[in-house]
Amino acid sequence: MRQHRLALCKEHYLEWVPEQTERFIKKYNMFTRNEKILVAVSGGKDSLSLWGILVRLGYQADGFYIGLGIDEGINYSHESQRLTEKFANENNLRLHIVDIRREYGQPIPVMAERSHRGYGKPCAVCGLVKRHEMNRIARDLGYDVLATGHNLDDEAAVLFGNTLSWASDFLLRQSPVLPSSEGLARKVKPLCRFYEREMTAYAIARGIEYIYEECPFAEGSQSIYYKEVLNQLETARPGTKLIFYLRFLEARKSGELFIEKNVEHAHVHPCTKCGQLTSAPGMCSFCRMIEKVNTEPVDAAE
Ligand code: Q46
Ligand code: ZN
Repeated sequence: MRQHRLALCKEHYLEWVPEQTERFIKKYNMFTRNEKILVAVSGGKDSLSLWGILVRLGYQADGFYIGLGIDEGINYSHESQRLTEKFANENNLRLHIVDIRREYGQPIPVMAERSHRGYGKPCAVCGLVKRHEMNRIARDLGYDVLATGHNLDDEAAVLFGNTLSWASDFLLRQSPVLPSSEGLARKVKPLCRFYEREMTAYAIARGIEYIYEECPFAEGSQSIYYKEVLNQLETARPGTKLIFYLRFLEARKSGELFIEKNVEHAHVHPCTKCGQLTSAPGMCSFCRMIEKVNTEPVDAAE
């Protein structure tokens, strides 16, 4: 892992990921061992790994799967549900399932078509339904926290998109923890600091059987494009994604984001040599640089 300057064998890697997860849970005050956690599981590597990690760490975590009714010739929903149920059974975990067609009469693609939302793609409707159902189930079944498997690549891509359009409302709401409000459960993302490939490695090393395919409607989406762009940056400079995200969290926390900072005039004074304003004590940086240049011993060869 170049970005962490760390290399681990399989056994240590399988310990390292849960240890780090526990560290992030504590650092961001996500939840305690007395709270009931509902993990939104999709059958993918991130959410299944997250569920397994939380249980391993001794948290009370149940799963929640939403049957979206997406087929598109690859049996996507059916297969992801099968793998989610298999994971729950093998690990003796409690899984709640909501089938959207059974609950509301139509699967997601039909709902999208009939409601004319989202320019030919069902994602807008799907997102709306998923958010609504997660909140509903968490509230009705008395869970304190809702956990999702978003990883660093997901978060960095969202951040990138929101930064490109300076969507300040969204930027101010993007966080590893969203406190509960007006009947909505607290939302947490315990994996938000793991690279996508770190989670893939974890799921494989742990032997988790997950759905490899992305939802067929994800193809060509903006978030996938942003992930590709960020991966190019990451290849050229390892650690870019992590720094991009972490520096954002710091700026957000410190309140620096979008608050016009008053230029600090308090401790500015004229430079003792040139008279231009400076915050450095005594001479300004320019004069100090010039002075240094002129007092450095000149190389004999010159
Ligand atoms: S929103 Fe769109 Fe996803 Fe729903 S329809 Fe598929 S791609 S699953 S994250
Ligand atoms: Zn409603």
